Amino acid sequence: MSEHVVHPVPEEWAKNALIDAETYAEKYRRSVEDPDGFWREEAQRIDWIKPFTKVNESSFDEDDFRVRWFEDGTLNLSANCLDRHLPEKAQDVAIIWEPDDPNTPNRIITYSQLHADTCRFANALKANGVKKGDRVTIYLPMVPEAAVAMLACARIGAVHSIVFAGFSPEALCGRIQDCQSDIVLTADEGLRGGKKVPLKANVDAALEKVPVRRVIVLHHTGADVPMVEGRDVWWYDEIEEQNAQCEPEEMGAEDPLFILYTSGSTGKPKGVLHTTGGYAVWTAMTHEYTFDYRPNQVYWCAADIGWVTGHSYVVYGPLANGAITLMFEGVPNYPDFSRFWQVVDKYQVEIFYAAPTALRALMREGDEWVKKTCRKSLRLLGSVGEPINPEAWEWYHKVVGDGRCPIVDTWWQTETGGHMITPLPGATDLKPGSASMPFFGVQPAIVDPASGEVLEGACEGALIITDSWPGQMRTVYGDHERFFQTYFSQYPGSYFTGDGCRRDEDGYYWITGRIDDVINVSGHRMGTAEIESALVEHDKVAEAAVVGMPHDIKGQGIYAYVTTTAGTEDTEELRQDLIQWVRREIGPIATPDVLQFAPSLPKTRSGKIMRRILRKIAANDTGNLGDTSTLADPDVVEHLLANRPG
Ligand code: 6R9
Repeated sequence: MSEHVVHPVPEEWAKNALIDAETYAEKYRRSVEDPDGFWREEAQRIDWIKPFTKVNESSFDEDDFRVRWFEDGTLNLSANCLDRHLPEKAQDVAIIWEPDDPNTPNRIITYSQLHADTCRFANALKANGVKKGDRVTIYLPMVPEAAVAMLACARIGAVHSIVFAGFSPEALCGRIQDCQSDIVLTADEGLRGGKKVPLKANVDAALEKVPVRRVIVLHHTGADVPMVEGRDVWWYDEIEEQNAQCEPEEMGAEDPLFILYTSGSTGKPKGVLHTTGGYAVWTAMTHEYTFDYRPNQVYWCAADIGWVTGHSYVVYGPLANGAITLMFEGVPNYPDFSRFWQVVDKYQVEIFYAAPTALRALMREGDEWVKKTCRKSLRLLGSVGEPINPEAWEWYHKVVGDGRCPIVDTWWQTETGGHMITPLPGATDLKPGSASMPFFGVQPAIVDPASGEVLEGACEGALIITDSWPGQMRTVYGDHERFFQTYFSQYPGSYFTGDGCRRDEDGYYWITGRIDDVINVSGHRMGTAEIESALVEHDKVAEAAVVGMPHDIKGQGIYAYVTTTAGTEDTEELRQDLIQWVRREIGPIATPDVLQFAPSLPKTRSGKIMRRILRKIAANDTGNLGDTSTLADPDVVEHLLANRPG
């Protein structure tokens, strides 16, 4: 069993790391026994305009429900990411930008330049009528201007809502509508793996249904895109006349910083809202300790800014720490399967952080692509977004890291703002596949999903967190009741993560994956309900049920069962149409891997779809379908089994 494989902390790490095993134990103990004192000190890593006096005032109880940290303090996060570094490191590199095409010139941006660019764009936003508290939708590719846009919003107190540039016009439209934003920042086109992504055209399509006041368009590929008179303006025209100084707005610790939509088990994606002070402390602190970050190291998080990982670990955490953060526009397999490692060599990257799905895809192509690069600069590797299987872990460790680099397998969520359960490289012996131990201040517990009873010792169940931490989300934008219901109603007094988890006899946590109706495709969260509702919007679909299925590369794939309307012929052409339909409605990441026509779905007598059975059929795990006695019509299952595609 992989559980018994242990990679001890390498000696030089135990000696030189910021946090060794002893420090971890001592600091963790203090973080839970004296949280007030602990956080008062840790929060000093952030520059406060007005110091806070109150620390944690959160309560997970229904009567008194609130999440609040450092509430009476004020600060500006853009000033923390930029201005405060200027006296010492104005000419130091803040962002290295590596373009999709290795032959396109790269960009190296210093803190002084990033400060000026941010101020100019912040002034441009103001000139375009954006005020404190306004929501700004960002639909940009992985270019430095995306970071500039985020920091500019933070500077003037506007709330950004980034929509991943791979999402469809439909998805974009829903997100603009939900947060009532009246300004969109986009580019003519994005570029990924040599392919163009029609961002401006997608925005135009989205805005047919939800008009906005202003669209600011970045010239990126130079494509000829139509501009709507009176609505659309060019980014460079807007900043041309702007001053390179912009006074940062004094923000309350609990003033909103951003909204990021994420999929849940029911309904439409939720607008996860993060505020300023606690998030700043949490991202800066986790970035420093988890990655053992030291000044002047080149750090690369390969996530897109459209996901929370990009927010916390491409932009805010690293920049708050004055780090060199690498932003990569491209994909791991373009121009070839060596690209990641070529980029590592090109910039002498020391810390590399990516999702298991990318690693599994590269692993499949063979070791040669890795071995023909040097990678001597690497000292630490990270994993995020989904469970990493021990095979991929060992490959990452042995082949990519030449057996030299610890791997930090960081478990966290959009909702948690930053790392929650993770090894610290100088403190934690590693077990491949385990996210290992809680970060400072994080109090995980495992409960029996049925009874809600807290389990002790080695056990398996649902993962909850029993007290607040500074980086926690504060609400679902516009629906505080949904925030409570979604996360705090199942196990009263605790935050429910939606994940299953095992704890071994050494106290290591092993995340087993989602136990709600959320599937994790290539590290991206998809709600099965979202895909189902896209399917039933098609006029030939009467009913749909979507489940996850095991997938070698993506971790989970999407398996859709579709009942068509009476009189419809279930043709191959319709099957392909429906697959494309979902892709168009939500985006390429939601494309079903398998779509099976189901004349009817397995239901209980009360009409509930039995997803457990659908999951088994999708996994081809049909030897043991479990209890089928409650099925209204057992023949339905036989029919689905006999007609499983492929
Ligand atoms: C950061 C991020 C959150 C869900 C989470 C869990 C899965 C993330 C993981 C992991 C096992 C890890 N997840 N990291 N599972 N090990 N190291 O990915 O946020 O997009 O909100 O997804 O991803 O299932 O609940 P988000």
